Amino acid sequence: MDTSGKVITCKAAIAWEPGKPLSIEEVEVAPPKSHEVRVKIIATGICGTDDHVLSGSFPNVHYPVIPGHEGAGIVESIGKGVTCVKPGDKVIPLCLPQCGECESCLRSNTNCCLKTHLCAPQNLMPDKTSRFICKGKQIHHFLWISTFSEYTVMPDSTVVKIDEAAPLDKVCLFGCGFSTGYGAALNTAQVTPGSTCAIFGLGGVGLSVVMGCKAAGASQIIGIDINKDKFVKAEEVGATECLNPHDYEKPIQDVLMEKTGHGVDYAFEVVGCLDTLTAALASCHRGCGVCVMVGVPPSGSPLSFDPMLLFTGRTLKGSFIGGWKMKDSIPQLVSSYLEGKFKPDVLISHTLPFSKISEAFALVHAGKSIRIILVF
Ligand code: PAD
Ligand code: ZN
Ligand code: ZN
Repeated sequence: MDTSGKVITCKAAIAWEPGKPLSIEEVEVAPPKSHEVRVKIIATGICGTDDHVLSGSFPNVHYPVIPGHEGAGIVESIGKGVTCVKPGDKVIPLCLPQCGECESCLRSNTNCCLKTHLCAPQNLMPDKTSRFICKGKQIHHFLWISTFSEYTVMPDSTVVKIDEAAPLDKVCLFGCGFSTGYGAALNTAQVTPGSTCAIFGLGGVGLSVVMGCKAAGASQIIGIDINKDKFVKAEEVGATECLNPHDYEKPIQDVLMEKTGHGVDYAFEVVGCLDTLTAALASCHRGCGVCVMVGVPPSGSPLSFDPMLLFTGRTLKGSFIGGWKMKDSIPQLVSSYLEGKFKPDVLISHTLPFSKISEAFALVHAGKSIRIILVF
């Protein structure tokens, strides 16, 4: 049946307010307007960021909202003026736009498009209206892509065509988790061969950092997590050693200092906590260590640390979706994946039907998963 130009009714998971579990509802998804694309989502991962949305700690989210931002799907229809994709194309929605026109997009040294949610609201489409209605109420978009809906509408700056051969229930990980972690090591830190790295937080993103450090030729890769169940997978993907801070009486940064002599060359914070960010910075080599912030701390929380940590030459930098300009990079990453250059599939601990999204979040909260893929 041709659905183009028509409202589609389908299932979506809605966060009605912060602190409440998701509920699966029937939503009406309006057709795409000019420069918009409607995508049938085939698979979506659950990222730590979606959990921050449920708890209310992620910045600039308006409720009720349909979260989800690590999806892959097929274009159902396109609005006027869309030239980058056509119905039937396999695509990945981009949680960080690449509009191609703004000051950042025209620079080569940043991927922070000025249309990102941190610069401009993405709770509604660019014309300030929603394409989602549930029980007569307007529902907000998340990062413009809301992949926890079987059909979703996004601006054409936030979608990219990928190789026809790509398995969508695997390559959805390129929409956020894998690209973020792998790029944090290769693009943001630019990890060098023979170096020492410490990764705080061994979830799907942290393990992707481990993979990036390994690919860059780091010789010592130390994984740190308070859940020791994460260590098996971390060692499988390249960690040379794993530490649980709870096993030590002294702070973990002191343990790392002693272990490495002068601190690690690169430390990555991939939890989303201020304490672990300070610990990661303090674990770095005094004179030339680089600390990369990947985790998203609670919105608006002030960071405080002894400025002498920086005075001697350490660097603290942020990494936004691994530093990739997403439209340019994601299709290439997917093609490299199809050539067998890396295996993010090892991150997938569960594949479940979308209807089990609440069970999936329960597994996340119990620390029993790495990446869960939900399929429609
Ligand atoms: P996750 O929940 O799968 O993993 C977090 C891990 O941290 C878990 O294994 C926890 O056990 C572990 N942890 C919790 N507390 C501590 C602690 N005190 N010390 C050590 N480890 C601890 O999340 P994820 O891997 O999907 O995401 C991780 C963070 O990265 C999260 O804050 C998310 O919002 C952020 C993120 N950032 C970007 C970006 O562009 N920078 C993109 C995607 C995700
Ligand atoms: Zn994410
Ligand atoms: Zn831009």
